[in-house]
Amino acid sequence: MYKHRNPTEADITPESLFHQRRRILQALGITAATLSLPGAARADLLSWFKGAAPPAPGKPLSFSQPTMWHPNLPLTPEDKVTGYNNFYEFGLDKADPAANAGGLKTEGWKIQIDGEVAKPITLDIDDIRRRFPLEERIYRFRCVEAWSMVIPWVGFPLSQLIKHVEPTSNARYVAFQTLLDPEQMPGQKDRFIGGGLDYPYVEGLRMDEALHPLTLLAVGVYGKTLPPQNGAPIRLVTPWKYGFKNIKSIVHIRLTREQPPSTWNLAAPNEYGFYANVNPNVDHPRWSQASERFIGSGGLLNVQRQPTLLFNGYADQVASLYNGMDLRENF
Ligand SMILES: Nc1nc2c(c(=O)[nH]1)N[C@H]1C(S)=C(S)[C@@H](COP(=O)(O)O)O[C@H]1N2
Ligand SMILES: [Mo]
Repeated sequence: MYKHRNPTEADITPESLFHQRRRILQALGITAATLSLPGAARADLLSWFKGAAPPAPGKPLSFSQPTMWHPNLPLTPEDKVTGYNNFYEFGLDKADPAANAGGLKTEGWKIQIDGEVAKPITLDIDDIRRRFPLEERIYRFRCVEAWSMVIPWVGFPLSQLIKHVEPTSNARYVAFQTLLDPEQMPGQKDRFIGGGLDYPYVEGLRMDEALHPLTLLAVGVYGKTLPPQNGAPIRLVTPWKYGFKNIKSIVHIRLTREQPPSTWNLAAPNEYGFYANVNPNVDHPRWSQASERFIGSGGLLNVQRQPTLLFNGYADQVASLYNGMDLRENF
């Protein structure tokens, strides 16, 4: 009975409500998985859901540390960056990805890059790490749910990969797609685990945004390869946009003529726009975007509220991309 309806508000509530709901269900001895599956599959999923495979520790990476990308900002501690996540393919709770994504197979991972390009290519994740010099960059990160972090990513500019495939003059946008593998990503086959989103998760950027020097393909965090819950082995980082633009575990990048779809925009177009630029002056229909909870070294109950900055503090670098555009209309 739940299969074919569109997501409702209840599917798209901020994390505090999910936690609350989860706690009530747990108190009743009901977990998400038990509600929607036949017996055998239920038992299967439950044993899997208890975290059969703990995440392997990340491998150390070699990278430079350019001073221009090392601002003096207090970092969010590593255990919070890797323990408080949104990755609905592995569950809706902030702790679910770390508990449930450990088995994601990233060896031999391939990314296909094609579409409006002269030289389409499929690259192995090891090719990528070898071919593109890695840098550590400390970026602000702002989720649309009004929490924020400061994260030391390791990666390389997306522009380098795009130049490599030689875009044609028709290339106006870049489309991204996450792995589609319901066996590995149970949220893709169960709407109680995955929130009823359309999978695979997809995202898109305008070409000038994709070529902007801030736009990163990250392969690591805190000096090591990305843990599964953060989008191993490769994910997008656009620090002036809300977190949901930062698509994880990418398998396909396609250059296109038309604006590509994006998952949260499809789910609730009045709440999540294509641009998703961080903007304290344009509220979400159900909450203010004027301030945010910074997740730092304090306890989770003792988080600081701080004002949200236009373009998440990167206005001097990116505002010119949107000259003449109404940011309220193009949210
Ligand atoms: N494939 C995929 N990518 C995703 C998501 C997701 O659910 N699935 N969640 C997005 C959201 S809402 C946020 S805030 C960031 C969280 O990234 P982090 O867990 O590394 O902080 O990932 C984004 N990328
Ligand atoms: Mo988010």
